[in-house]
Amino acid sequence: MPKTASAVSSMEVLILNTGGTINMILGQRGYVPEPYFLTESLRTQNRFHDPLEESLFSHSSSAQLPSMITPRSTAPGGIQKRVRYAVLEWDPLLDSSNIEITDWIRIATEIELNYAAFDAFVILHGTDTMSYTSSALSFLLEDLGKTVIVTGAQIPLSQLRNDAVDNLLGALVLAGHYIIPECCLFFNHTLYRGNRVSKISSYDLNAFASPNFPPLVNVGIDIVVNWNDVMRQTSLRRFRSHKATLRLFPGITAATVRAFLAPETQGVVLETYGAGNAPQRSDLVGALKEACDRGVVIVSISQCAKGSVSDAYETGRSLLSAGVVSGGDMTPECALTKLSYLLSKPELSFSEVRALVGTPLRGELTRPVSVIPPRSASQGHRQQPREHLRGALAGSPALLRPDPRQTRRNIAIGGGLVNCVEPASRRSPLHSAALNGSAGALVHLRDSLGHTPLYYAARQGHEQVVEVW
Ligand code: ASN
Repeated sequence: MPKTASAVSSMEVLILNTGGTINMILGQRGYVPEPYFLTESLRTQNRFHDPLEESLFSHSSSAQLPSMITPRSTAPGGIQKRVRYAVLEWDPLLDSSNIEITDWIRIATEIELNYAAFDAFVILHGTDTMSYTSSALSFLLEDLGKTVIVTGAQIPLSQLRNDAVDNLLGALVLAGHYIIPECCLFFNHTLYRGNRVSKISSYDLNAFASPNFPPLVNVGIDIVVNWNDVMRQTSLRRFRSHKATLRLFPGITAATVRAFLAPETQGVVLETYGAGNAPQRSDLVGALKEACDRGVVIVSISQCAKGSVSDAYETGRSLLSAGVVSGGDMTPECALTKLSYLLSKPELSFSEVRALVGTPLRGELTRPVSVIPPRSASQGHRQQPREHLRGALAGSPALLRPDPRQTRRNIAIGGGLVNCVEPASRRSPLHSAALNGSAGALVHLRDSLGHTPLYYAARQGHEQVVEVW
């Protein structure tokens, strides 16, 4: 079949290149980041850039950056897809051990500024602190409606044998073919929820693990998406913070704990033994209680990679009764970034922050079966969303107001089906729901005519189903 621009669909992806080994070349003093090496090298590799596709592509995009385009792949349903992408490179490129909180905010802001112009985002990042960044972004990118994937490499793209090609191409293909509206981390053929991962190896290509939550996607001969676990959300806000982590060890003194919990500290992640246990020493528990009474938020997580903090043991209960809050099965990276995020919200009171620590906000912790979840305190603060149809059509973050009956039905059939498209029309259930005046699924899918469900909702005059924050 001759290649024509209209026979294929394409997704537009923005790559934010912050740095990391993936960009490095071997210099006299070891590996160092080489500016623009990555982009130039992608442009010369056919699997990352197909000049023929480039010549066929109709330039309707609002993106202003020079871009590249992948060859076509055949997606489920026989539809051909290609990924058009632009690279926004940081100057200087950073080794991720130098990443700071302001860099997380910079990434979030760059996504926010480019949110309407791209369908998905890939962040290239060093592996050393990648799981901190993916955790932080999962909280910063509130109500995310598009795919965000953080990736990098253990061996630079400049080396003949590397994991950079697989990681970058895998992230690009996932970002360009699926709407997984979460902040994810892709590494070694696996897409993880970003706030569930830790770096587990400095030399293995399988460098990350998600000990308490299954992968969202496994990329093998087939790409298998675990749709039942994929979250759906839709807006973006900023944050700022103060936090620290304290690891208990046998013989730790109350003076060390007190110094750590000095008045300028607002929150602490306490790495406890096993299922949330600490030595039963009154001086130690007293120091923790004193800080909790002063308004320091202390979150207990386990030193074990697998498992959760619970009140199974008396030694754990005494911490909780001193005012320490359970962080469940959160990773240290996630507990720290979540605490930072919550403490940076001036509208939240001390007790609301404490309540939200143990409440899953982005799927970052597993709710204990027996516990009735506290109502999200932030819900009480939210203003009633205003209806604003023009804003929705202009591409602002938006969501369709769920019809309760419809939502229940959608939950029952699960995420995979909700995201399925009907092959002939390329319409999702949400397209149909919008046409019919009720709703309940992803808002950014486009049909074969390039229209989103919101477009139809507006065109058909179903203003009551559109909400813009
Ligand atoms: N030091 C590097 C970094 O985190 C390690 C890597 O990317 N593999 O930036």
